[in-house]
Amino acid sequence: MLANAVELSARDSWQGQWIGPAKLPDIDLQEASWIWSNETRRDASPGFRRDITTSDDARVASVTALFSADNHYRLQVNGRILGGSSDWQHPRAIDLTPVWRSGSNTILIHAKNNINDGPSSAAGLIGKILISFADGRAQSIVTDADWRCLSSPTSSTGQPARILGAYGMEPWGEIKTQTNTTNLWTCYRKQFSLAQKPTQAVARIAVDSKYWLWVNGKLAVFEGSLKRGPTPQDTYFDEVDLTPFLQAGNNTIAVLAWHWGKDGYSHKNSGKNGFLFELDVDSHFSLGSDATWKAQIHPAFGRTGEPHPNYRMPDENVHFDARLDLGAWTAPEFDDSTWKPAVAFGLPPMSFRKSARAKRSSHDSRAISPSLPI
Ligand SMILES: [Ca+2]
Repeated sequence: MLANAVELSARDSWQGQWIGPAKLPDIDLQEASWIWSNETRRDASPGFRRDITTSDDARVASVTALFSADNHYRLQVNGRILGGSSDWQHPRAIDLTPVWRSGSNTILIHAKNNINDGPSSAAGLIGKILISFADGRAQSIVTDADWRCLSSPTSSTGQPARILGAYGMEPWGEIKTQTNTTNLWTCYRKQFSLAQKPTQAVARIAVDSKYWLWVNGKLAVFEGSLKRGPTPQDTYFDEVDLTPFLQAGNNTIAVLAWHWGKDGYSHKNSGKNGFLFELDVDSHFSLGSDATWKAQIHPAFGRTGEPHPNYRMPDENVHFDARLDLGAWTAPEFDDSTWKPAVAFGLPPMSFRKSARAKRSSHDSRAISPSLPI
């Protein structure tokens, strides 16, 4: 095991910043309708299509989608699979910006009902696409009769989708659509260059809650980090010898971080999906996590059905849908050009101290590093 957890106070200054994935806009499902095909078979797996054109003269700043399907959907935009879910009660926003074009865009959704739920298993799809323009305007496209239900999975034509009813209808009712911050899996990538192979390269890594780290495509840390606590402020960091993994010339760091986002008996949630990294090469600071890193929520990880771990456990079941996998994203040659830059929260522990003084009266005097800014 390369990683050793180190007491927080063992390091009092950091040059890497806490980073996380960019937050997507909150989307509600008001004005959207539940739609389905005209098929009466309960095990139908219809495809839905909507073409959306944005004109050249209106610069698109971001495009975000939120869909929910009973029981499963997979979203494809301009030929790229971007996400999906089997958990209609907890929909998650998906960023469409990287594949959005000026001109025509094709949205394809493959939905599926789960016949195992019983002969009267309800089936439906609902969602909204929010387009934000650089001049501040916004446009919403909701599921309605303008969506076509495809006659076959490869077809580009079909009948108008069947409207089941407005958002809020039974059996689905209201759906919690605020950004879900539990059980998130985030991928990070950073490429950098070294003039020569290091004699000694030591990384310090902190995360809420667990991480896996690859250097130049090789797994260097498996399930790193300790649980947070026992005090609410503390996060441990790992000290990891990366010397054997680094080389002269180009190097690639890839990290998969798992954020639980809730407390357990042995874990204090920071409330932030944060990751912190810095690397000293031959005793000199060489690389730190910042907004030049790329960050992307891994679309293949989601929620399982019941039973869920009880309140004593901070970690959720692991659900992985291989159809939504990102491919060989830990490899140096992976093209991450469509990934967004990470958002930098700041250096530890400055931001934390600042906000802690505003919020707390008795526990803010300890120099704790690398606490997450709250
Ligand atoms: Ca169903």
